[in-house]
Amino acid sequence: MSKEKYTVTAALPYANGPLHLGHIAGVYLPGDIFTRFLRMNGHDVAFVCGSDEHGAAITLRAKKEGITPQEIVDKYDGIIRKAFKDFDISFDVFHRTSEQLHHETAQDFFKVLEEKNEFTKELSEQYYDEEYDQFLADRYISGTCPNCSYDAAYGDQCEKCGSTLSPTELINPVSTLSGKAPIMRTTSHWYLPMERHEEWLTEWIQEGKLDGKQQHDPSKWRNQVIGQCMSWINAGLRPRAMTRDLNWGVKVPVEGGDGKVLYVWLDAPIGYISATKQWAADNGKDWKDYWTGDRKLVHFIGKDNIVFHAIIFPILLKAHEGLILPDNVPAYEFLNLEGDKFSTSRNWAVWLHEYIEAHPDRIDELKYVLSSIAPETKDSEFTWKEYQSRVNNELADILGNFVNRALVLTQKYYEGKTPALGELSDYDKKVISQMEAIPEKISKLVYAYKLREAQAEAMNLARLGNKYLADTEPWKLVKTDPVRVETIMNIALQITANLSVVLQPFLPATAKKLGEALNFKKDDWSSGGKLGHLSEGHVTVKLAILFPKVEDSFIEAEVAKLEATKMVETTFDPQKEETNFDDFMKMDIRIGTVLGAEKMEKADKLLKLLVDTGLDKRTIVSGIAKHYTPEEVIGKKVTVLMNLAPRKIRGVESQGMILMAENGDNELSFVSPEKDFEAGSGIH
Ligand code: B3M
Ligand code: ZN
Repeated sequence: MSKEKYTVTAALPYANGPLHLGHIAGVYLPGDIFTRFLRMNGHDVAFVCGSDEHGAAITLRAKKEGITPQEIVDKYDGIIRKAFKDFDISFDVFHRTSEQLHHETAQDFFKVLEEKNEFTKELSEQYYDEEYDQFLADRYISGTCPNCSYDAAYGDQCEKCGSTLSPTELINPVSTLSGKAPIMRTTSHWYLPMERHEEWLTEWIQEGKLDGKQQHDPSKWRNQVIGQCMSWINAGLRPRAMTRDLNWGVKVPVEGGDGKVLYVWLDAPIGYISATKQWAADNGKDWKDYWTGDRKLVHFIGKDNIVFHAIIFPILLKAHEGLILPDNVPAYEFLNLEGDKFSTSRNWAVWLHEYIEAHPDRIDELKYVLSSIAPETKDSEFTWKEYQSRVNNELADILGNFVNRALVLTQKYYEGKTPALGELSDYDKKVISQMEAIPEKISKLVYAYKLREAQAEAMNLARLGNKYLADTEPWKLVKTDPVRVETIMNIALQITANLSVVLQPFLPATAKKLGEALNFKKDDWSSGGKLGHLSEGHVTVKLAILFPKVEDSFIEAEVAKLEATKMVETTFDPQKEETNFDDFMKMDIRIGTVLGAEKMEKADKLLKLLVDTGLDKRTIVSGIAKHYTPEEVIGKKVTVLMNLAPRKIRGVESQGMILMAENGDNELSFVSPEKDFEAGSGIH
């Protein structure tokens, strides 16, 4: 049976910042492992990626840095591209969506759908920033997430809970350009009427069927992917705008498209296709072979990209006709860092290019640790302590120790030559059969996208070898039974040779070093788990220590660097609308003293205060009960807005307002005079 053909994609990283370990663990490393394994198993596979260079995030970053969007993407495309190369992620092509070929590909794609009436043209009310004379889409608008109340959610996505939003869903929206509340203005856009596709999408997601035919196996899809898609579908798919009033991006190529570009989530996934086109052109291949016919399309992504890859892009691919839909969308949860979320804005991250700069000889160590903790089905955590313990206790003490013993003893006893394989004991036979079974166990796990377990299985071969030598103790036996030791060392070398095969997808640099030390080079998976790779007399050479121990000073320096470079994220709202002196002077603000305080019935956020304002003693209701007990506030000097119109709050008339300060962590504080001014003192 000919091997299935694959096109493997990895989410195009936004070229508006460097890559951190969370990106690597949850998209690029798993994609690389999967693809390397496919290559070793003789599959025809293309591994496709590139920089995602459009979208509001990039233009906002350009504005912030005072340079053009092109300069931003050139800068970060360069950093990202080099980091992937240095980290040995084996893309067949790493393209970029600012390339002309991508613009042409995306425009052609749009025109095909437009001509087939797959879009509807709608007038709509969109948020508009009058000061900047610009419509506000996606990252240009910010506000409170309706799902998790995160107050810095964007118009297209909430980064805190991962939900996909549209601008009009935001509470208290403000423009991220001027900081002001936007107005609504009419504009026209092309919409993808997703509701038209609900029926076939439901069958495709739940049963893997397309037009009644089995297209993929949903039992191999991760639950969180199916779950998120079905909750989107069950909530009722709605038309989604596929164009934006922006000038940075792929221009809308049809009548009426002036001043408009393709929505970045229409444009970017087509970037997989244009990257394939570039690669095919450079390698004398036909790109259509990789996007049509009998081929498995696999998208490695983070969970915040699920609906774009498992709902929106499939709709576009099917509407275009002739293009294949994903066979699987292995989406990863989030990797956290030292007890907190990775955050570019707070610089709470281990940047890949910085790690490589600081530890150029520890690429495989990082690959091993990130694969060991990959957030496959739930969020996981990277800590430098765990990095140290996995490198020292697993890589060094198991894998490193085993291959070192096998090679050093072969040098010591046989000048590096492979000794004869003599009569096998029952224990030898048991170890050999376990060795022979490992490659198949790994295969099953990789084809099921369980790459974390697959790597652990590969490490079991090292564990098997390590235990075999510890149990047989050739260094003792050699004095009394040198013939027996020859068999033991032969088997140990065969295990080492098999490690140089089965480690290749996970730890390619280490596998290569093992192959060089053994003078053994096999990169077909079927070679894994075999006895007899090294015949009697086959010469092996010395190998330096594979994984030097990670000292405490190493991780202390890394943790100190994290703490030293983190930035406190100001999650404060942008400045409000301008006011004027006259309006300010209308407010009567004074110092007050809290004389009494009590909780209010059925109002767990409210305290009823009795306040001496210097003019009178009045009741003021204040929403501070979650932050203060009544006892804590009595006697406090507070700032009172005196002439706020009285309001009935839960049946109590409140005369005025206590002004509070709120920090980035939503903690409250009274605003009290630094001198002991009496109640009634004015604030101007
Ligand atoms: N640029 C990555 C993200 O959302 C986004 C992926 C595009 S894949 C077509 O972080
Ligand atoms: Zn949210």
